[in-house]
Amino acid sequence: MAINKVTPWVKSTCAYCGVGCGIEAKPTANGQLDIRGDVDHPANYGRLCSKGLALGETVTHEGRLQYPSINGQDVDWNSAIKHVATQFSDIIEQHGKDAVAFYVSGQLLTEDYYVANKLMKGFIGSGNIDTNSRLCMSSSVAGHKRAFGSDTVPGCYEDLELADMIVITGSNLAWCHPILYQRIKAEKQRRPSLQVIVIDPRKTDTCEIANQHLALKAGSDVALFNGLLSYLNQHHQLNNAYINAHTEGFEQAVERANKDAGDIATVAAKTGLSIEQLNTFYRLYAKNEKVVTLYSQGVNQSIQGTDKVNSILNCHLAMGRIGKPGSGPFSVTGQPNAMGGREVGGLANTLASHMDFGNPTHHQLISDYWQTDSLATQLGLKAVELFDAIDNGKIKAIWIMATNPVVSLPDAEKIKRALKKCPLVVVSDCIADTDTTRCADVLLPAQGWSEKSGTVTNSERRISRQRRLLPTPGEGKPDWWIISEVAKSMGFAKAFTYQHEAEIFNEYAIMTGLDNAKRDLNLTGLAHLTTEQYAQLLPQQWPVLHIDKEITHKRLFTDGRFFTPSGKAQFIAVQHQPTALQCNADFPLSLNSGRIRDQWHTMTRTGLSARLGAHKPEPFVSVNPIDAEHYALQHGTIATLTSPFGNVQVRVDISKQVNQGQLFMPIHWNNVTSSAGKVCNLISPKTDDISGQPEFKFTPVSIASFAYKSEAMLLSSTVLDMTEFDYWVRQKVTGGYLYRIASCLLPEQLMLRLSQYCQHENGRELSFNGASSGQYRYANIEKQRLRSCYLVADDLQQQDLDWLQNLLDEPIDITVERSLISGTAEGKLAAGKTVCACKQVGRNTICQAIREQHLKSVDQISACTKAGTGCGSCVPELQQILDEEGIAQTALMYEENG
Ligand SMILES: Nc1nc2c(c(=O)[nH]1)N[C@H]1C(S)=C(S)[C@@H](COP(=O)(O)OP(=O)(O)OC[C@H]3O[C@@H](n4cnc5c(=O)[nH]c(N)nc54)[C@H](O)[C@@H]3O)O[C@H]1N2
Ligand SMILES: Nc1nc2c(c(=O)[nH]1)N[C@H]1C(S)=C(S)[C@@H](COP(=O)(O)OP(=O)(O)OC[C@H]3O[C@@H](n4cnc5c(=O)[nH]c(N)nc54)[C@H](O)[C@@H]3O)O[C@H]1N2
Ligand code: SF4
Ligand SMILES: [Mo]
Repeated sequence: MAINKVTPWVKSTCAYCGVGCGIEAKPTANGQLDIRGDVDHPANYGRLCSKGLALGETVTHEGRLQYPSINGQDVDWNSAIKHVATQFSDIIEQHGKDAVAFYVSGQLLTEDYYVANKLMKGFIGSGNIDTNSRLCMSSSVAGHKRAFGSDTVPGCYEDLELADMIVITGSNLAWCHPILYQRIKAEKQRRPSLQVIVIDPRKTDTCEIANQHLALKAGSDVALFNGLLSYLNQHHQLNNAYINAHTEGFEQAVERANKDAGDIATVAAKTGLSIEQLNTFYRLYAKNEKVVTLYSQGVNQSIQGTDKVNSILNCHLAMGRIGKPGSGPFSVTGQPNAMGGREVGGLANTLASHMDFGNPTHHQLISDYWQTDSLATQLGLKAVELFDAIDNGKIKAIWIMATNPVVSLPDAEKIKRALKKCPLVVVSDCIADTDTTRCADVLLPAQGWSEKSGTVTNSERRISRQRRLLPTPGEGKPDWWIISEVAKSMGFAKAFTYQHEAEIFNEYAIMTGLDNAKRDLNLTGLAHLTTEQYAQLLPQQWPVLHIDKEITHKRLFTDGRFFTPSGKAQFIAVQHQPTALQCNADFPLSLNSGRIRDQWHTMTRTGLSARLGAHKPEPFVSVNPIDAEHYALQHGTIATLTSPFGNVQVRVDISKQVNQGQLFMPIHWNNVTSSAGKVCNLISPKTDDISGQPEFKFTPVSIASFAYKSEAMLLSSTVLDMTEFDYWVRQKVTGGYLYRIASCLLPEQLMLRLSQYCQHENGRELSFNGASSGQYRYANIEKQRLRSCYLVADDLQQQDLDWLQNLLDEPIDITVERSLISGTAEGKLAAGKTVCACKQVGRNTICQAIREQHLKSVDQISACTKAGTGCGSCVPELQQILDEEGIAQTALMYEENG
């Protein structure tokens, strides 16, 4: 086995997305980390995106959950463990084993996940352990299993560089898997003939590299891919040799596809695309031999998610494009260890190491291996059902680990209500204040990313080590340790004696080989690592059959053999179905939801970095200009969105990126960071019948302008409770927090309320009271540092106030004082909103450079301002600014010329 070289930089894996980039980290004197990309890691070869680069800023102890507590009282670990174990045991005794549940996460390490699954399914004996991967990957898992007989991602990242055509569908790769996007972009620059097709109802930044963008009607993917299968059949483009030798069910699938979408005009009607667009796409797909179809949540998060997956797989099977260099369907995983969780059986309907419920051999193997006679025989409840069961009292104890369901599950208010009435809610997290910890009876402090040690598996089946980089504040413990202690205390001591994460990994790796490698997942080559070997483990793709040999399994299914009983892949006959709910007169617009570039999920970690907060500081809804006009919405004002499930209030972003009739909202804001920016308050809890994955991408809503009378910005070095105000949002800035507030009070009344939040015993005060203009400004300065300040007006949107973001960290000089009093940036404050987070370049600087230096390309902007020369993820935004400036200048010329 190759060994990691000794270096003062410690190698580990990025905390965020499923790309699984290798990082190198070195502690700094102030307790943070210096971070750089690991040039040896095959996922990223040294590159990192904005989130990866900012990891060092998120290891702060600010806001950490440090001690175990019961009902708000700090307790020692012994008491906490005993309490959880006793309560779980009592509830099981009184109400049966299915009255308890775990809800876990793709952000646990494989070792944590394995132990959680072993305790629930193996020893408590219930299937009730489900994971947030239900919200994320479960349609892909179900689709893979139907087609391949196993949950296998057949390809690898290198395929993206070997392909002639990449179809990116339901994925905003530029923002959500930035390093894969950059690999594709670099390849396209090297080889412009590489065709990139983006299929997404929205025009995202990913479209920057697209030869074709197909803005299909939300939810119509099955029609599109059935149309493709039908086209390939009609035009005699199929790989009949492959179909005959390696697949089953083709006839039924193509017949259904023909019926659903056999005629291109029907496909056009169902998808909202033109016949010409369809023909172009279909022709390219037929012509190019090496095709990768890469997909993510636009496919998975639908009541037809599983069918969408199979409609994609059907086309690949029909062309024999699977398990070959540069060819294959590619489900990219979201979370850092979404794959690891699937491997160890974290879903309520799977068993450990890709074994299955209902398979007597598997049950026997696991029971013998774990030496248990309680192995669960019934599938557990899937996430949405599981919280329904909490709501209706069937589940009486829930242990939530490394996920924030009060923010991320559909119909979030209901989730909160359910937890509030549940007799026992245990939450393991590393952050003290989240929407979910607010509902907990017992809080257990977990070690965070930089303190933990274990393994994760990325989208291309590559297992990488996550290594301990920093000491843990307070009494945080590894999740596997916490679970094992509870297991021991519940009477299962013999099976949970682990002293080190390496022991758990070994146990798991041995398990994957139990039936002589009859499954795709096989880690027997790693099954007997010494602690030292585990410590030095290099990134490698499974299956790993021999410890000493170089990787031989970049791709699976290379021989056309699958894990179905017949060994053949299965075509699945699918047909287009409408979304669960449809728009109507009361809820006329469809709401889509997803991610932004610089935030991760519920912001508990990226929300700690001021640099990341600057990109999109406030929750928003993107609205097409025609709808904005129809509903009388102005850009930058606030709108209330209402669905049958609840409502939210967010800023209006008028944008042609969304088509008429559609809205888009980011998923990140919650009740800790905003008054009402939590998108899941609106989301319908309807799920895919097969996978149980919710339809996060389509909920009918209405929209109306929120009439406020005053607005404010307030800077404070500490977290403040702003719940008295109608609308507020918290943004992390260097040295503190920036609050944006809107209120139904008059400006003067709002000013009086705000002044209570800025009371300091001493310090120099600056203030401006413009009663006639309704403008009020105040600042408190001590030793040339700002302690707090606010600005109030009837409308702040017309003013550029992004310069406020850096003030708590800025020595206050006369230009800053003048800016604070006048409310207008002067001198160094005039750079504008941060666009390039790495090089800290503001929008105004970029716009000015474009205008004054007559810049015509992103490369020229980079050369002139350094923007885009760090991680490169702002390059699409630079292009957008360039385009906008171009339009603005043309308009200006037009105006000047009359
Ligand atoms: N910056 C950032 N990156 C992340 C994350 C994060 O929080 N922040 N989270 C990670 C996780 S866990 C995940 S799962 C991934 C998700 O990664 P993605 O799936 O790429 O992200 P989303 O923004 O959820 O959705 C992708 C796209 O699906 C489109 N879409 C909506 N409806 C449809 C449809 O009917 N058909 C098609 N074809 N497309 C549709 C949306 O418009 C959206 O642009 O990102 C990972 N990476
Ligand atoms: N509307 C809408 N909703 C969605 C989606 C969408 O596209 N639209 N996407 C869905 C998807 S794909 C996903 S993956 C989910 C994500 O949603 P969540 O999983 O709920 O979001 P996170 O913020 O990642 O929550 C992780 C929690 O674990 C904590 N944590 C971090 N590391 C550790 C650790 O090592 N141990 C422990 N014990 N805790 C830790 C963090 O502080 C945080 O509180 O959201 C889903 N919800
Ligand atoms: S792409 Fe960015 S967020 Fe994802 S693993 Fe790599 S550095 Fe981390
Ligand atoms: Mo996800």
